[in-house]
Amino acid sequence: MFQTNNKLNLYVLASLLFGAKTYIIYRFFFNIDIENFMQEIILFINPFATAFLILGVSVWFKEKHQIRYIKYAMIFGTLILYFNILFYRNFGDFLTFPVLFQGSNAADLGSSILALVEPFDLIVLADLIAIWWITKRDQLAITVSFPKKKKLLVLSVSFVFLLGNYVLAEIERPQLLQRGFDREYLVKNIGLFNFHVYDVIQHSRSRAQRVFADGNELSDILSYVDEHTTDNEETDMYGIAEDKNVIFVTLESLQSFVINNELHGEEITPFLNELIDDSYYFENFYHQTEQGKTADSEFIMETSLYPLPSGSAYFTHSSNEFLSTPQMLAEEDYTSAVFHANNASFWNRNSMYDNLDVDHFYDIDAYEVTDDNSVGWGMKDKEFFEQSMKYLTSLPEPYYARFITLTNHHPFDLDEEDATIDKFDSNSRTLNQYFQTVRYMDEAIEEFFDHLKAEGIYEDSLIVMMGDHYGISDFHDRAMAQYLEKDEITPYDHIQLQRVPFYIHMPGHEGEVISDISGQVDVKPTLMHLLGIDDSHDVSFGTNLFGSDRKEYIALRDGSFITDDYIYTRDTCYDRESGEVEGTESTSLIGDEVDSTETPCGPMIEQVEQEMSYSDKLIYGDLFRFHDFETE
Ligand code: GP9
Ligand code: MN
Repeated sequence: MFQTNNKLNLYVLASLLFGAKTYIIYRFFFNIDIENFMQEIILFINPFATAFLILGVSVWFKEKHQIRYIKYAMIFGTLILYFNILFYRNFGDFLTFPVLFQGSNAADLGSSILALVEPFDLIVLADLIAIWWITKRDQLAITVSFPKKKKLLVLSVSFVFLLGNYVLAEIERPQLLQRGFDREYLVKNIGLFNFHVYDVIQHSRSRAQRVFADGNELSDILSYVDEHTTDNEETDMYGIAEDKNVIFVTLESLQSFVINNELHGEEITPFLNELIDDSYYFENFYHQTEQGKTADSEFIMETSLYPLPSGSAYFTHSSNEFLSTPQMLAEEDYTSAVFHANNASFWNRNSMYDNLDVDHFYDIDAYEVTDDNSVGWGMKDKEFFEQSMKYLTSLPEPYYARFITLTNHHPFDLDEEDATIDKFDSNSRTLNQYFQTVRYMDEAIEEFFDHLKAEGIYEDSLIVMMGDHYGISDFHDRAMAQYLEKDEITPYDHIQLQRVPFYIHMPGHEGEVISDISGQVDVKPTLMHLLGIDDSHDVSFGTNLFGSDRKEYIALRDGSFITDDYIYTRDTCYDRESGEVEGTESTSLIGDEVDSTETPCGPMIEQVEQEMSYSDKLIYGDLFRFHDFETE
């Protein structure tokens, strides 16, 4: 049927095979949510349209180069697909240009990557093998060159295909490229390869933004921040931790759903549960990170800005001007230190910490790391805390010491002797193991508290602990639904699963469980408030969690947000208590659509977008270089 002495046929065959493979990957390797028939059609057409466009270029080459071009293009495309598959399995997200160039991270991913490979992945090679086999058999017969007319025809047909795809995507999701908030929407409407092109253009544009940015943009942003975040409102919590040592613990991948919850009839986190009794515990505290994960969580609490929509500001903007938490504390004679038993270059921390004015960074070189005391990503947390104590006790007081844990990290591996709770039993190995590493973290924190007490540090410290981001991605929704005894994980549930624990523990204070909505962007102003530090000159998107004049929503980086009464995500407004969908539904040709601006969430949608774009502008344009914090 496909005669290989006809070049058009070879390119058509290659496009059909590659397109079909891409479609299979979309459908079965990614968790792409298909909401209606139109989306199904777009998702099906797109891989073929892109393959025809890319492989169709071959007709412009001299005959002897045509096969080679087709093969190289297919290999390149396959690599892109496969890297995305692996990344998606870990992060439930697609790769972006800045993340791709965070090479040192890729090198450190080692154990994670192996755990992500599955035997069925071999299917990604099927089309390559077929093309190799066919061209090998008939290599000599392939000598056709195309007349110019035919070349142009191939090119025009490819573009018509692509344009058709784009038009359908615009009908389905108006202003998709302008808004581009959600990578999954982009991928399902324009395809993975076009998404990468889009991402590269976006990224280059943001680089250019710095070059062309000027200080004039700052005044709008400053007045917005002034209007929407609290002033230094005095509450009875103001200054209660004045001059105390601040010990901040990042609880790797810890989500709130495990707190006060059980597995096999046992508490998962007995110590953290008990700690709630004498801490300020925020039960509706949301992480606001994006692709930068731990680094984003750090970025948010050190700057009180939002992380970037793609990539990690720690990498892409590590030389920007910021007014950081360590810098503000240094003005009050605090020494700052970060403890983390991983390579200093991971997430580009070493350069970012210099820029944020962190005084000491105790990285992997400060620890004795052996095979015995390591698992998964590196040193076990219990060892980490134990070995950190000698450094902590040597710091001049008062200090701001930040500890970043590591054991509760995907793929959540743990040595048998460290496991004190049985695994869960579901189709997700990741979730099954998660409970064991979470329990391990709980014990590690308890031991850390014991060390602090033994060294006489505990009594005079303000201990703050925060989950950095989710540990279980959407990819494991089925298993998660099984654990939570739900039929499925809805978009509403997904948002509720973005809650992470946030503790403020001060010996001698009773504390309370606080149910108000809160987020990572609020951490910095809250800390300053407790320490009694005037932060009215700071440009912060968060508000002090003990104040009464709080912002009325917590915005997540993908444009979703939570208010006292509602949760908005994926163009849908939900009642926060019941999870019921709000607003009127009207049926259109392409399925059930709700005009979200007409729902009770409506008024906030634009404001959240505005706020994110202000934060992005500050970072992309490096606008603080035009700002003098001192004189404000
Ligand atoms: C790496 C550790 C984990 O040093 O903080 O980073 P993550 O993968 O969670 O962003
Ligand atoms: Mn993390």
